[in-house]
Amino acid sequence: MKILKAKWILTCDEKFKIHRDKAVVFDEKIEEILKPNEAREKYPEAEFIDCGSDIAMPAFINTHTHLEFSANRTHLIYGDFVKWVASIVNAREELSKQALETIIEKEILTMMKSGVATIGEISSFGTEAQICAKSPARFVFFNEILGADKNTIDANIDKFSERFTRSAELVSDLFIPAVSVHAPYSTHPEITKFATDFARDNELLMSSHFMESNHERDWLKHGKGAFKEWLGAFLPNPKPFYSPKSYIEYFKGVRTLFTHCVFADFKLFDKKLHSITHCAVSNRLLGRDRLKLTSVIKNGYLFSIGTDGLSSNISLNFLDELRANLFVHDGLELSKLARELLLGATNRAAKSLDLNLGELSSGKIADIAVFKGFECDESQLALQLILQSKNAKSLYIKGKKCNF
Ligand code: MCF
Ligand code: FE
Repeated sequence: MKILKAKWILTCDEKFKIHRDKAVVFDEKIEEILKPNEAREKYPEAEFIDCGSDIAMPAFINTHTHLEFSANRTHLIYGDFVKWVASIVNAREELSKQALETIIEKEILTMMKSGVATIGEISSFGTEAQICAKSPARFVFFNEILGADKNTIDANIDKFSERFTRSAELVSDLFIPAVSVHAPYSTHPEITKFATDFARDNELLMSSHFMESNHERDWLKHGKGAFKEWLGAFLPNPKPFYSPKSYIEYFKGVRTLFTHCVFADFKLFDKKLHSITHCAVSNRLLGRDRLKLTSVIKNGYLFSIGTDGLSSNISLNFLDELRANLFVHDGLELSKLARELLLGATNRAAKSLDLNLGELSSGKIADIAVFKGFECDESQLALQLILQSKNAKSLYIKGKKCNF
């Protein structure tokens, strides 16, 4: 058992309760939050960790990364989604070969140092599975499937099944195999049907990129635009496989994280099972439009924060991503936005992934990040934490301190 005393404890519960000069008592799970003296009396055997004037909070959850593309710096074309997607289709196998074990380990460490304990990894090829499984971080490992060509449906399903089986052999409470359908413009309906049935039957989490760009909207809603031209290079007279609505229908009854949703009609989602993953930097680099985050929040849709991969970001430091969010969204009062972002990075992300963590309250798994404290008005704490922190001071995953 451990007792961690800190000046500020951000519980990240629904009410955003903040404790001052208290202590969190935890083992693998959180026991309770008490006054430090009471905690020492009640748990005399426990290790006492005095974090002085620091801030303790639930560790962050980065719900969307692509570690296999970690070697990218300047290979891909930014500014327009269809130009970017054409550039990654050409470069993706090569980039994934360049993403050596050391590069991926380094990026996992960057995330952990910034306070991240749980990572939603979208895996295109499965090359990073072992590295993720042996890392101290918790992974939800989304095996990706895609393919628009009806002649390769069986081959794509076979390749996916083989990768899924390999990832399932690595299962543990810190490595959770899951399924990703890449996107409606790249995936044949028979593949989407297979993947969603597979996830439903095996109670697996799913993820999908959805309504990311103006081109995807024009394609799915009207069958025209830059996607038609691009796909026309491979297929004669291409037609969209789905409308936005018919695509979402495949995911009925399946817990799914829909990533981007810049042009999505949120009403299509099942509020109990579906959530929105927001990648602010990626959206900026791949297009000109932004998610209506204020509307997501005001209408009570579950959302989480992702960095996306280095294929569409310049940093996997999660605090960099949170800061970018503060500058991208102007629809909410700033300190309120900061609190919502912290909830999206903890409590709401855990709910999206159906994990028993993301808040500091009794019975939750003890994933705790500690940040350097400072003097400020309590109402500004979330905001100043995002603005001033470059890295966490320490990180506990399932109650165990990580070394970095
Ligand atoms: O989230 C971003 C942008 N949207 C779509 N795909 C990707 C992103 N980052 C990496 N990707 C990968 C995706 O997983 O790019 C490939 C897929 O393997 C595109 S293949 C049409
Ligand atoms: Fe992505």
